[in-house]
Amino acid sequence: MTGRVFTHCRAATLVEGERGYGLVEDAVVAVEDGRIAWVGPQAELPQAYAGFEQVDLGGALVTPALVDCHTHLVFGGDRAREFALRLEGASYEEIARAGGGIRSTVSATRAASDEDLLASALRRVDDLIADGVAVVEVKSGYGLSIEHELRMLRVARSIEAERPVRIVTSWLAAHALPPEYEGTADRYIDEVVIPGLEDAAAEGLVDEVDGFCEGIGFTPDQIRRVFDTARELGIRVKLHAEQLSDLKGAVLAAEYDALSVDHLEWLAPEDVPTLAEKGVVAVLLPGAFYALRETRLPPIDALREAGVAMALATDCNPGSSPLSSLRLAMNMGCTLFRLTAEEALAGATRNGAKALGLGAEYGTIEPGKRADLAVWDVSHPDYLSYWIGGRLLRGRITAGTYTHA
Ligand code: DI6
Ligand code: FE
Repeated sequence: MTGRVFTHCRAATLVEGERGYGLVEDAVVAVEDGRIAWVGPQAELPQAYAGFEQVDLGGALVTPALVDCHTHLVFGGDRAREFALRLEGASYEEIARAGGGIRSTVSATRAASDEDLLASALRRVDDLIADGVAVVEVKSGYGLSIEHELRMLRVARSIEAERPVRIVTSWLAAHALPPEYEGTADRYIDEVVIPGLEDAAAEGLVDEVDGFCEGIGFTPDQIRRVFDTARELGIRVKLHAEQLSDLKGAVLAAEYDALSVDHLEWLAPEDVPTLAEKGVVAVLLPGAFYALRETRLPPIDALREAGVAMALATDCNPGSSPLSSLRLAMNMGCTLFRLTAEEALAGATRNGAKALGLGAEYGTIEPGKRADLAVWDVSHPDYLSYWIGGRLLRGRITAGTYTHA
């Protein structure tokens, strides 16, 4: 038995249904075999934990480790030049249609070695870890051939061996049309997206299946065919939906029992009840909203009123969201999308975990879940969404073991 108690802390447990972050003052978190065994006030600590090794956290705030449930952080090159062009007036869609945008990242990704892809991904993963993140979703979608999509996911998986993070992979071959399939999107779905998904699943490389349902991406009918294959393989789906237009992607994804629908600036309020009924998480990505200077907000009030779980993520990618700080995404979620600070932290913990189907393992401080926690040098959880930048993380607890940040 390997037991440990973390004492002298304030614990924001984020337990669902509790108000005020589920905050416990003068808290103790007891861990055993890498799992949370007990959390509560010091005065109520059960005798059973009296003999455990004690680690004094000196009054720090403890939260669940953060979960970044939507990233594209494995890619080659960068798009700083495109950023400059957009400042001169070109739109994201114009650049994409002119062969820049996602396609330029596809060329750079195909040209990069596995080692280079991993090295650049690790830099971004390290940024996330410095913000208390312990679970990162990573999508394919910049390879756009079977060989290169599989390679991206192998690189993504290999991050786990290098850093203390859990990686969740998503098959996003239906992200953009590669130049060799220009004008033949259906053929691309038949020849690359579907057979590649079958290969990736056989190799154990895919946890979830995603798509980009958009005018510059794929039609609802094309996404439906990819989701049919996912269903046959028993893999859960999610969708980039209603980012730039309303193609009814969210409702389509809900029909396939999606874990989440992501972006949602153009989601019609009348489609919100369907998400609530099906328990689909709404993943909000304020980094892309900010970087693209969008003005149309996701229907936050309708989502909140319907009781749809809202998650926040970085969407870390070289084009529409060059962002590797989940705390900044939380700040933007509050300032741009008018979430409360509590909704922002729940979005980066409990609801992020739910969006990845990992709600039973991560996202709250509750007995039975993994003892993966973030220890902060701040007095109150509001601070995590309030302060922009800086190093607020004091340390991380990974499977019950403390490491100084
Ligand atoms: N939506 C996004 O915001 C990213 N992909 C997507 O489907 C953008 C990816 C890129 O511009 O490279
Ligand atoms: Fe994305």
